[in-house]
Amino acid sequence: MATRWKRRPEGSTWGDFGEDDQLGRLNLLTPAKLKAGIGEVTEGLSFCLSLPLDFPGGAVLNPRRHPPRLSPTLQDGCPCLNFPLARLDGRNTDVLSDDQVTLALQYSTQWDSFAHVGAFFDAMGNGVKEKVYYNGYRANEHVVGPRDYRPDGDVDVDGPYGAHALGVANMARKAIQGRAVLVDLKKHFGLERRYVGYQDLMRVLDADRITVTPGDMLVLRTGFTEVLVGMNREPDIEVLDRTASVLDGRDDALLQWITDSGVAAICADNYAVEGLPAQESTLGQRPALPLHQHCLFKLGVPLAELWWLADLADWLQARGRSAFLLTAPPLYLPGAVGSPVTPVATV
Ligand code: UVW
Repeated sequence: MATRWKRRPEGSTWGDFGEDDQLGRLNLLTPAKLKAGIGEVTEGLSFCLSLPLDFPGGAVLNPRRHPPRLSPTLQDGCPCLNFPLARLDGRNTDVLSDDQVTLALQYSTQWDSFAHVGAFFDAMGNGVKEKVYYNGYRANEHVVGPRDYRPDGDVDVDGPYGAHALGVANMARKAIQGRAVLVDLKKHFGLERRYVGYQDLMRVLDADRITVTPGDMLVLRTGFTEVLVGMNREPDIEVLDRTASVLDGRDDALLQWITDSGVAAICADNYAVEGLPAQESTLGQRPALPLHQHCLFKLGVPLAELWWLADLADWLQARGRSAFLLTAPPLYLPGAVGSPVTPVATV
């Protein structure tokens, strides 16, 4: 029995990978799985699956997330770009440039760690719903935030803020490499907004003869970032809200398929993998981000968003292929909840 919880959410994997596990389904990226991914490499070609990190542009996709701000570091108060080291010692012949960035870690092509979405859940079975994350890790003990807004017993915490458990650093240590399969939803459903549920997904897998095996990373091309890139950093949110497929997080059959398929991660080229807002629900209390809750909170399946998949998808489609080797470690940044990533597909 884990000390952090006495009851786990229905349908969750808590405890299955160990009492203190912080990797969830990434545990399925085994040596055999990596070798299976390497087995998909026949041509020795690589594809960069990242957007330039100053896309989408502005803060209209998410008002919390602003474009990166680069600046030079300072050397004795001087911007260190083309800095002549001779100013420090007249014999020096070097010219030095060095910079820094203020970056919303989930602004552009990114990973969500399990610290990104938790839930109010009665993990101790004592009738008290606490803020918990995957495998029972606790708000303000492991994922530390500011003084709480609720007057109901949350610990007052002033920092140090951050994901001291479940953050992207664990994922970086794991290195995230393995077999991935690309499912081309754009090819089947075009660029209109569509909430893709279990039936739709099965139809596409059947039509394209795609087999997803446990430990595969599922990569979904919807065409969203293709439209976004065409907007050249001035995103039109009204158009984007009507653009491309999103997974239907309210479709229980789809969530069950994610559980049963054993996928290790889900990566997409759209904004949130699932449709936001989620479809209407008849339930009173329900998650606003049901697929995030299913994957990040219950299963330990990390999500990745805003990837650039067009070139890879077209290349695979022209050859009747869907599988490739994916290498996508996030930044090894202790305490971070999310991370930019430069994923690489090798075929
Ligand atoms: C949200 O906050 C909606 O996050 P994500 O980037 O995971 O979609």
